[in-house]
Amino acid sequence: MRATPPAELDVLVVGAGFSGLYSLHRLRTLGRTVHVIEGDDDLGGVWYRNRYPGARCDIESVDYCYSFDDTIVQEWTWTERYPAQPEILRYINFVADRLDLRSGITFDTRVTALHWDDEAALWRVTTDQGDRLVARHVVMASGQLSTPQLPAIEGIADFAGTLAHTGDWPREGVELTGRRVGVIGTGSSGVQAVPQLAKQAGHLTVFQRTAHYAIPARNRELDPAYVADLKARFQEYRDIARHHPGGTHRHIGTESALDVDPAALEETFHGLWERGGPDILAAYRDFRTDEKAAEKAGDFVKQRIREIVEDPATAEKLCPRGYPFGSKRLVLEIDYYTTFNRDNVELVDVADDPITRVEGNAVVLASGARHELDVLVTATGFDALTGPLFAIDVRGVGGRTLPEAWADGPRTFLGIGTHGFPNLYVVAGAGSPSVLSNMLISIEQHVEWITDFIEYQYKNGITRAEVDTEAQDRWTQEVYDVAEPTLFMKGNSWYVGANVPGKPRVFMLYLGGVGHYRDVCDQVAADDYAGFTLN
Ligand code: FAD
Ligand code: N01
Repeated sequence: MRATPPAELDVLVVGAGFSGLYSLHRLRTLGRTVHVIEGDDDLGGVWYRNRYPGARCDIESVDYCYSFDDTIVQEWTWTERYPAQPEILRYINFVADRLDLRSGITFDTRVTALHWDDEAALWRVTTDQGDRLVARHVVMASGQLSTPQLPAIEGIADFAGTLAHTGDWPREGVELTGRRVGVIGTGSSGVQAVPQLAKQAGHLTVFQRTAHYAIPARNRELDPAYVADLKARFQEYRDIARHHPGGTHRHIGTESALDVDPAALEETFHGLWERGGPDILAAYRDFRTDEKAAEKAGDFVKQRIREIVEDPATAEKLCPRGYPFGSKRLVLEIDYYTTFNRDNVELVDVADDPITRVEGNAVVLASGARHELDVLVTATGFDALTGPLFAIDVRGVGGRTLPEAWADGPRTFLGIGTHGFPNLYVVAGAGSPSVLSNMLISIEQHVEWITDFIEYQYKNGITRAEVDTEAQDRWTQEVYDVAEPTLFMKGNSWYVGANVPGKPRVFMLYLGGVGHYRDVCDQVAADDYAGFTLN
């Protein structure tokens, strides 16, 4: 039975993924009245919903986990280098059970409105189940990639077969055996799903608009001795990641790829290819900023594709073009390129011959070509970062809505708060390192900072904390200034909102590095939260 949320709270947390669960635990520990409202019927967020075949992490398991509780660190043992979705979901449930978190969550309930009452200095909250409550503070742990995006293709919602989005995969699974399956999208989700779908489908059609760069994951079972060693020195190990630009242990090269002898460059690339994982991204200092340098890595990957894929025409189609290496998310693959050597797999390039409509059970291209399917999988991504926030009617001071305040793109201080929306905190969202880091490092850092800030307010009799416009303008400019010289600005990625029609084209994430960002946040706290007006 659904648990009715309390009518009055110190803190409401929206969402029960990694961010919301840790927020709940920490605020409870600090003695606050806190409750989580979650739209799904169970916890886990991304890892509850993305159950598509092949879904797994691309940060190593020993890094993609909480560090705040040493008992949990010691009791949980990861089995694979890059854990699959079921193992991550088991882990999240293990943590929730260990800390008795379910008792603080109302499931099957979406927060639909958050209206700021300036006189009472609290948020008035409405849900789709008719709940009305008030909360002094609201922590938006509503996710970055929690609003699946269907492509704007005429008739797609009326597809006559089974339609499934990777980001909201049916809990009961999808019958694929022997069927004609189509996949639209070849980003991280598509690249992970394709090899698994191909094994089950009678025939698989992959509709590719843009080829993404993919590097072997070289996933493997973890050596128990390695895991035991890391556990023995876990906090020390984790501390390196906390202060690393990406929140990982990745080696960051200091040389320019343009200064290195071609044979040495080739050897480095081969080594990284064999080792697997995304480390190639940071192998040379100019991969993020110099197109010619990035091209060296891009050319290397294309060469590998041409070696692996037997049909030369298919190999050419799979070679990324039109954007620099690294400017869209680098994908880790397991058997992706080899899958195109299977007889039951067909690659359809829809860059020049786009999908115009879905008619009955057929995907129809501009040329008139029809692809009849039983199952259509959309691996078409998310309305990232702002999507989950804009889905709620958030009204701040004077009734101003969040979409109005962010009409030209997100404007925040530290990514955490926004002028005009007091006592509202966003975890790992726009304006912070977020999805360009190991998210578990970023989530822990944000949750600890936000909950410390809330506690500071209670200790000091403060009921209202609002970001100053000057601090917000400065930070927003800093986010743009750091991104501007990078190649990220040259890719039509969801990082710049390119995948959602009408979304302002701005780089939404802070690229200054996780370690540096932590220092900036810590300094703000040490300066008694300078940048906020506290009443
Ligand atoms: P989420 O897990 O998205 O949880 C948000 C929750 O809020 C959801 O349960 C949602 O239902 C709920 N919610 C939203 N709006 C409302 C509302 N109005 N009312 C009630 N509930 C609401 N990151 C990495 O660092 N490494 C990886 O390898 C990695 N792999 C990924 C793979 C996939 C397939 C995807 C989609 C993302 C991946 N990410 C990865 C990024 C991922 O978003 C984070 O790592 C992390 O899981 C986010 O946790 P969260 O709790 O902040 O958000
Ligand atoms: O989504 P995407 P995703 N016709 O937006 C295509 C995380 N994640 O779900 O590039 C044809 O990257 C679109 O084509 P184009 C990770 O942060 C991580 O794959 O716009 N195609 C593209 O190919 C990731 O970045 C993992 O030309 C259409 C695809 O759909 C983020 O989630 C795994 C189309 C969308 O790619 C999102 O990844 C999964 C159309 N009309 C996800 N519309 C890990 O491995 C869209 N496309 C950790």
